Amino acid sequence: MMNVTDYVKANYGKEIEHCTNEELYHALLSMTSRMAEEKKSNEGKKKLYYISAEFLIGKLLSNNMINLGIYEEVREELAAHGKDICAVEEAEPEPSLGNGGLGRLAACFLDSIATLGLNGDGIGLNYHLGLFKQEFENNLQKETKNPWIEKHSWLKRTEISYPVTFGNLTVHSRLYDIAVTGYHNRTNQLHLFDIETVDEGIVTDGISFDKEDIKKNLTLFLYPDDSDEKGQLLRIFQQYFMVSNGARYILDECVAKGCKLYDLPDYAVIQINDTHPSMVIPELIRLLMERGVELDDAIAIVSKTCAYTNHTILAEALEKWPIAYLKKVVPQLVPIIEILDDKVRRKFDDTSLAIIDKSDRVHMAHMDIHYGFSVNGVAYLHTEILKENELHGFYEIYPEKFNNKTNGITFRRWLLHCNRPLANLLEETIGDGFKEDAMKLEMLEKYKDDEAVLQKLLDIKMRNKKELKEYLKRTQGVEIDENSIYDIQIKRLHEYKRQQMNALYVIRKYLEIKGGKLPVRPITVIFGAKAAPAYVIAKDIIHLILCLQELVNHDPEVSPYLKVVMIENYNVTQAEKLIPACDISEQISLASKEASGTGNMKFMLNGAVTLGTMDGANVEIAELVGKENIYIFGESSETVIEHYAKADYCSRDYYEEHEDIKEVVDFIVGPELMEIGQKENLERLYKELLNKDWFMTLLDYEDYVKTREQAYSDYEDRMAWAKKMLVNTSEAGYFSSDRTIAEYNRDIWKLK
Ligand code: GPV
Repeated sequence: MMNVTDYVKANYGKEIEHCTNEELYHALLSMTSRMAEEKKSNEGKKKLYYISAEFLIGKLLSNNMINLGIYEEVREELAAHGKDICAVEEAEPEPSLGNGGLGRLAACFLDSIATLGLNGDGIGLNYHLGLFKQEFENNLQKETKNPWIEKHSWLKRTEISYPVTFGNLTVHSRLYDIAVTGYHNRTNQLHLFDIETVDEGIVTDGISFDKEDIKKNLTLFLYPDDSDEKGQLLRIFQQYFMVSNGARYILDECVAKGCKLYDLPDYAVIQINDTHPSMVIPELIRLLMERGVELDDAIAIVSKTCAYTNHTILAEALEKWPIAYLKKVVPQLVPIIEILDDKVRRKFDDTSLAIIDKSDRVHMAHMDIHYGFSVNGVAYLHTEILKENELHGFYEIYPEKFNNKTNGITFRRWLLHCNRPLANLLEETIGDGFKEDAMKLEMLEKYKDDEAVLQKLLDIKMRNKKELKEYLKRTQGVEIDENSIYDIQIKRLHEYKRQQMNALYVIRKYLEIKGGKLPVRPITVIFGAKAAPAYVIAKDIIHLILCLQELVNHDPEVSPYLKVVMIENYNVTQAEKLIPACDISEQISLASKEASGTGNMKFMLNGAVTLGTMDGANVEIAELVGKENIYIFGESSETVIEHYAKADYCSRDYYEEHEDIKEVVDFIVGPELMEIGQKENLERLYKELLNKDWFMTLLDYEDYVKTREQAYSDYEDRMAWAKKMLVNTSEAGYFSSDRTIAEYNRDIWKLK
């Protein structure tokens, strides 16, 4: 391998010390890309295609250098010339190709697929302006574009292009590839389709643009605002563009390997990541028929090739496209979908299993379940709820298709890269076997009464907290106290995740401090969350948090004991700084609603203790660490499901019967916040909590407060707390995405 010194000498004609961080970033980008290229492999008969509308890959430089095994060398070489690798990393823009958990999961999976040496690529879209960039203005979220593609980037333009037809419009695609290098292993590809006529110039005023100008807007944004019909049509255009390109790519690649179309299931397995790519099923059937396969054979072939992952039980997130919209955008698929529906109706009397419902909407998940060979949930509890409740009718007819694959995270990014000091301590104590086999983290357990190791864990946490403090001072202009408890909730803003409950707790603390009751130790409550641009209540909750931040931090009586920080434009890069510094991880969704969660796993791995409900993968975390090492509160998923079935939850009763609840809820529209915030937003949120509270905030509020106080008081016994941290890290091995991917391969993909 060529070293950095020689590379910059040859290319820029100067020494490392005279290069800018941007120049060094570009040098390393070229060098690592070349190394990855040399490891490229595509052998093996069968291949996995992971199709997803989102791949939230984060910055790639460090990750790639770690996986190529050159990170330390390069860091030292730069340091010898007075350059800091962290500063070089800052020159890299973060691609914002995902919302949250689902997109980040896809990225962790690509890393593990390559690491396990499996032949598997990702297929998605190359959104030029990403999701959106969040800015705060007058304590409100404002959305702007988030461009990330530079002249030199990880994207490699290929020669591959397909004509894609929508009714009487035909566009031409262009494929770009990003190399995905596994840890000490092969290089796979992330295939991102794009359109060359896209025009970033049509975006005016934040993220507004002409939603009908498909040739110019098709790959501008991930999830363009779909609160109106034009927005929904654009999403269908995007989804079809993704799957039509993907399907042709897959067929071409298999045929080139000698595959006869009837043998497709021996050459390809397609994992459909939630329902956004579901149209791949009718599109593949259509393409097979175009190539001469009979309808029934085409259906049988596709049904043996496609597998579906469900990521939610929230009804509003399960896609149901009006057939009229599909007729407008993809008329060629409609007759196929009608045939698929007709076959289902002939076979099963239960009309709730149909693909097209009585309001002429196409249930994408139903199509996946009937015409795919596997259906999986993403955590034990989630899969059980799918089988027993949400998809019960399907489970009865296809029990053999249902399986669980508890989510995981890549430890390369979420430990080795983001928390070097902890990784080093682990190496010193248990050796470096955990890097290849995450279950070896369990070896740490034998140090749980070793005060020297426990003290080191506390020291590392302190060091990470100081680093976060400096980062927040530099980037957000806030000053926090490293001796305070860092209590963090970072995830998309959604009512079911209940950031509002955390905000009510902040109000409680504020009032206590004002009343003279001071906490033993100061508390720093950190939030990070983007709200969907058209999700009104979610934006009101952000407004509440930002108003609380202003009120609390500017009150000299309160701010020495309590701080509120709302991170602007929360993303993967910021998560990498927040998670290693966290003391308490807030995982407080209403039980039954969070399919899995993956942030919960990242925090646990980095020695934070979870404060959470028995929801998603929290259930499995609780089982692994034991009840002394996690703070669980709130009603169970059974009770919650029963409340929904009986429709007997009434938030106003809780408000009226509990003086302390009334006090904090009323505070939202009280004089202190009204002076800072907008009347309209605060009143709307207040009424929502009182009259609706669909996700039962007030049901769990009191238990939440009690449990949080317990955690804070336990925190004061520092050695006992360090032991909880140690147990959390040592039990986290199960949540390695290497384990998850090994299970997908064993049960679903069956690649060699
Ligand atoms: I559906 N998820 C997401 O991020 N976006 C979506 O559109 C849908 C689901 C998330 C779930 O909410 C998490 O609980 C889960 O951990 C994650 O997907 C990955 O499975």
